[in-house]
Parts: sequence; structure tokens; C-alpha cells
Amino acid sequence: SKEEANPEPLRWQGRGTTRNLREIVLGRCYSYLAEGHAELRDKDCLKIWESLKAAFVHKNPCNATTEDYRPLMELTSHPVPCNKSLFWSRTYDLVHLYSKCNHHFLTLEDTFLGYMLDGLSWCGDPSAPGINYESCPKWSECERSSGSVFWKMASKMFAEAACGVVHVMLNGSIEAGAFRTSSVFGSVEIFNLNPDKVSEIRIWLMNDIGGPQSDSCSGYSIKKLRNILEERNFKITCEDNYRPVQLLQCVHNPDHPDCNLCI
Ligand code: N1C
Repeated sequence: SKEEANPEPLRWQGRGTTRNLREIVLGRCYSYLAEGHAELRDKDCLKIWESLKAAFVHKNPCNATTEDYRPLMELTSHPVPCNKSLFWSRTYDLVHLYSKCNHHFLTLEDTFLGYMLDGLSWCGDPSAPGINYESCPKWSECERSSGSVFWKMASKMFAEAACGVVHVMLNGSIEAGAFRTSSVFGSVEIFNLNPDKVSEIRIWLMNDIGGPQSDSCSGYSIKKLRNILEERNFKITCEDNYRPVQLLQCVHNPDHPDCNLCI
């Protein structure tokens, strides 16, 4: 069992710490800064790496706390301009494809902190060397895994910082519905948007090209989202298959009837 004294690292169901994590984080840190974000001039990549390391190394990966990650959040925070925040759920590839070509929008992964840690995995282990490269807990394995505590905290800060008109890209081809209260968007972000700063929330509900249309702006799950947000005094609009984003999907499906530009 997990309690036994054991020289082997603990065994979890998720993938282990990304090899060369330090070099990857440092490399991403320096390249983000090299892109010339003026507001980030005084950021110190070595210090940032040390604070990430201090957050998880030698610790039980199921007992992560927001306090562990607070120093990292403080070292990496920067303002996000109004009207640019783009949230998402179950549209990872599409939303980042879009934010990469349309610089009016920023997802969490386009901010300094999200950029550095996007797609990486990390977790500690109480026994030496303090990092588990073999496996890490999945989000479902324990309530406070290093990954879930980190992304929920980063998402909360990203939502708190949002102002003006904000957008969210949801997936209408998910059988369980485009809006899920168990997602980070549905459980963290919507409750940390500030109605005094955010004037409007625009939903883009995207269906996979040729995929099932399981949900739409008039569907039950969006109604539920609308109720939650209207209760909190937000103005909310929803558009099915927002054309500028759909045209990006069409790059990969040029011959599909939905992609016919002559309509
Ligand atoms: O649970 P989700 O989506 O609703 O989370 C997405 C939501 C976005 O708006 C982001 O701001 O929460 C934020 N976020 C990330 O930025 C992020 N990057 C990488 C949440 N999770 C993030 N990840 C990883 O992807 C993380 O491991 C989590 O499990 C998935 C997101 O799952 P989802 O259901 O597509």
C-alpha cells in the first residue's frame, strides 16, 4: 500500500513529471520574455523555476495547497488588457489555434504563467530524489493533486483579472453538453469573474465539422450557464459556430459542405 516504506516512487495513474522539466520551463520563460513583453522586463526565470520547484519537490502530490503555489503566482503575474480574455472548455486545440492567429485574444496559455507550464506534468515524491518521473496522480485520483491545484488557482487568477467583454469557446459536439459544472470553466472561472469589471460574456459554441451537433445555444446546458451568469448580473450572448473560428476548422476540412464559402 502507499503507506509502506518503499524506495520505489509512488505509483499513480497519470503521466509522470516531464523529463527535463527545469530546462523546458527555463527555456519557455526566456523565450516568452524575449518576445519583448514590456510589462515583464523585471521577471527572473531562475527565481521562477525555484519557486515552482519549492511548490512540489519532496511533497505528497495529493496534498498540494494554494499556499504552495502562491509565490509562483506572484512572481509571474501581469495584467491582461480588457476585452482580450478568452476562456474555453473542451476546445483546447481550436481555441489555441485561434488565439495564435488572432492577437486580440488571450487564453490562459498565452499568458506568461500558462505559457510556461502548458502541456507539462509535474509532481513530487516524499522519498529521494523528490520528483516522480514515473507517474503523477490524475485529477480524478485525488482532490488536491499538484496539477489540479495549480490549474484551478491559475484559472481563478485569470478569471479575476478579466475585464470588459470576455469570450468563451465551448464544444457543442460533447455528448454530456457544452457546459459542464464540473469543468474548471464551470466550477472556477465563472464564479471568479467580477460583475463590476466584466460588461458582457460572449459564448462561441463550436461544433466539430461533420461531427454530432449534441448541443447548441438553445440547448439545456447553455440555458443552465445563462441562468448562473444572469443570476450574477452578467449580460450574456451565445453564437453557434462563430464563422471566423469555423473558418479555421475548415482549414482541415476544406471540402465539407459547412465549409463552402459560396453559401
Ligand atoms: O476544465 P476545463 O476544460 O473547463 O478548463 C478550461 C478552463 C480554461 O478557460 C482555462 O482558462 O480552465 C483553464 N485551464 C487551463 O488554462 C488549462 N491549461 C491546461 C484549465 N485546465 C487547463 N489545462 C489542462 O487541460 C488541465 O490538465 C485540464 O484537465 C484540462 C482542461 O480540461 P477541459 O475539460 O477541456
